Amino acid sequence: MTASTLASRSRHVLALMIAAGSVLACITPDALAQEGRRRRGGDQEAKPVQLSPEQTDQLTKIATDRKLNVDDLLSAAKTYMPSGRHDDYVLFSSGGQSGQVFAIGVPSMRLLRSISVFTPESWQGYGFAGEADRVIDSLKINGKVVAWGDTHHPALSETKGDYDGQFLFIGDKANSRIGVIDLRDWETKQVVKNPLTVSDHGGAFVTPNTEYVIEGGQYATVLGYGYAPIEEYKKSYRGMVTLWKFDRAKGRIDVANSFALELPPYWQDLADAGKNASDGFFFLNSFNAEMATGGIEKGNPPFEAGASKRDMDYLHIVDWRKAEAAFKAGKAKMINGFAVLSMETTAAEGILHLAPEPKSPHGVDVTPNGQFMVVAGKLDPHVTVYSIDRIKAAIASKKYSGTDDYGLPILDFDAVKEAQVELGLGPLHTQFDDKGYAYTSLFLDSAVARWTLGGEYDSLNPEPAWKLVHKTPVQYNIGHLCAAEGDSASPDGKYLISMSKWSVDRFLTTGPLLPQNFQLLDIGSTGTTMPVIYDMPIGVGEPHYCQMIKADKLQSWKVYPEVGWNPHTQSLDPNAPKKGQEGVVRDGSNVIINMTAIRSHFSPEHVEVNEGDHVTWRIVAAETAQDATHGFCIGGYNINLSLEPGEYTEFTFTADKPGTYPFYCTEFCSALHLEMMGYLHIKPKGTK
Ligand code: CUK
Ligand code: CUA
Repeated sequence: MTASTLASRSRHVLALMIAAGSVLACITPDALAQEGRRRRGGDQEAKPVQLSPEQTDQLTKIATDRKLNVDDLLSAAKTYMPSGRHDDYVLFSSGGQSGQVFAIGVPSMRLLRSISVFTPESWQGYGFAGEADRVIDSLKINGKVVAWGDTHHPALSETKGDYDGQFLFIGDKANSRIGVIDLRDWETKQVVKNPLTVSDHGGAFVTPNTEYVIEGGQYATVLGYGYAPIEEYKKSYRGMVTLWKFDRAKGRIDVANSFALELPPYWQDLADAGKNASDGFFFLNSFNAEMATGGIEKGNPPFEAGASKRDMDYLHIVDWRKAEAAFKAGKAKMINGFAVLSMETTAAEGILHLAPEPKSPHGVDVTPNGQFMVVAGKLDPHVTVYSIDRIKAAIASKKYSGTDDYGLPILDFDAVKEAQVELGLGPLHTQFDDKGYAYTSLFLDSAVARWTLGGEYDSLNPEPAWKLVHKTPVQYNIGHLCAAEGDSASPDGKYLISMSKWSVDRFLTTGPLLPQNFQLLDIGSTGTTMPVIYDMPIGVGEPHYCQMIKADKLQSWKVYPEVGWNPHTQSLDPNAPKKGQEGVVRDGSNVIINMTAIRSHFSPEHVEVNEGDHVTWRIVAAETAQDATHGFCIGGYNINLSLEPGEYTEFTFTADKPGTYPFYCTEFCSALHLEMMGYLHIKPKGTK
């Protein structure tokens, strides 16, 4: 081939690429979606499957070659999603120490997305917007950027006790923070830090209409970052539970209208809000009613022995409407700038009652009708079930077995207990289905137990009430479990996730650090058994809890509503540059760059500033097609943005290191993506 034919051929290829790029740019999302449906035939009516003898032979051969039995084939059929077909449920899972949330499709168990909450992550452009990044600012604790979190409990926003698909909250155990995610664009909008405690555990949980996001504490400290020697534990250390007021219209926690309850220095554990019959209450476990202070190095019993000596700990029963009334009546005192109702107040106002609960419990879970609270004690093979009717009656008639060291009334155990059900070793957490069954994780047994509820649920299943009916082994050491909408007022049944902590031999070895194992159990279609039908390795952090929501409840945006949208304010931003307004505006050493990004160029392409300039860079992604996302990075300046269709972003930096910096698009957005770049020229001081 001669040089000239090569040149003409490459011109031809280039013309084709540009043509393809502009075709892509003008295809509407609807047209793309239609094309996708046509190709995959996803909207076709389901026809009865009829295997020809050849197909049966082929299937048999594949199964034999791959050593699959009939159960394996059934599991594959239950979980396989043909290309383009969408899952029925979305699982929002804590991302453990990754500080993120993972969204996973069920039943396919495909990872759909991660959502950064406490940990900056560059693909999402979360925390990489220069010097005045609001994300980095929101992660500061006492002036330090704490750029990770130990996420434990996600909580979907609720209306009348059912997931409404609007917001997701998640707690950071290590740093006592709550993140707020808007499920229209799946972005973290707010991180609040609890000013009372260093770490927490029982959060996030919401009240039935998301009036409050509840954050229970765990390891007692001197509230408000105070100090006291450990010898003064009983006198000075305190637990807490915080009620964060949620403003649904603003999509933010309203810190000024939030408050906490001072609690005894028992280590409060998980929490759950009452609903229906128990609406107006929430419940918290605790597991160090001994108030052990450890000190193995001084010959004292270690924490794990000292904190498990007694037979009973305390379930904390909080009447949050009474607490809210006391707070509104000005009965709170301020600790580190935060309103706290003291134990004297909570006792005097009848806000807080304790009830004995066996042996260091972990989970407390309220049944869908709100009638019962299921408490699982990790050192007791039973779950203990409390009834809200009994609790209310005991409170009304003051059926106390005494008061604790802090003057809090203790309800009589036998008066409030409904049932105890023996399930197996190490029961931790419980969820529910639509047929009157409860499901409890058994950490030590490595199993999921199915058992029958009583009361109003009697008519729903044929077995006698309060009885273990089935156990399925899981691999291995299950912590939380999660059934479809299984902690809401109307669970769906169908699927259950075992969040197995250890995977040991389930996957290829990934070095000494192994993934956790999310196992999908079929709890809907098989009658009495509930087989494991999928294993999904989670190789990013150790998740704790997850919630599974019906996918059609999510009203997620496909693109931002208008070009120039600010995701932080969820409105059109007045500073967003429009097409034709691109350029550089200088005011002394303050420089504003107005930029648009659309396939396949940034405008302007050359940006000149002087060394030492303070630069404010504004970019609009002027795209309206679904998935036409661009990125924007400047190497060496720690800047990377995700510019989703319509999104407006701003970042600032000081141009302190002169040089020639290519900036480029970090998403492969089009055939001419590599050309979507430009130069930032930072002229050294003294350059003419
Ligand atoms: S906790 Cu981890 S297994 Cu934080 Cu809900 Cu129970
Ligand atoms: Cu825009 Cu690549």
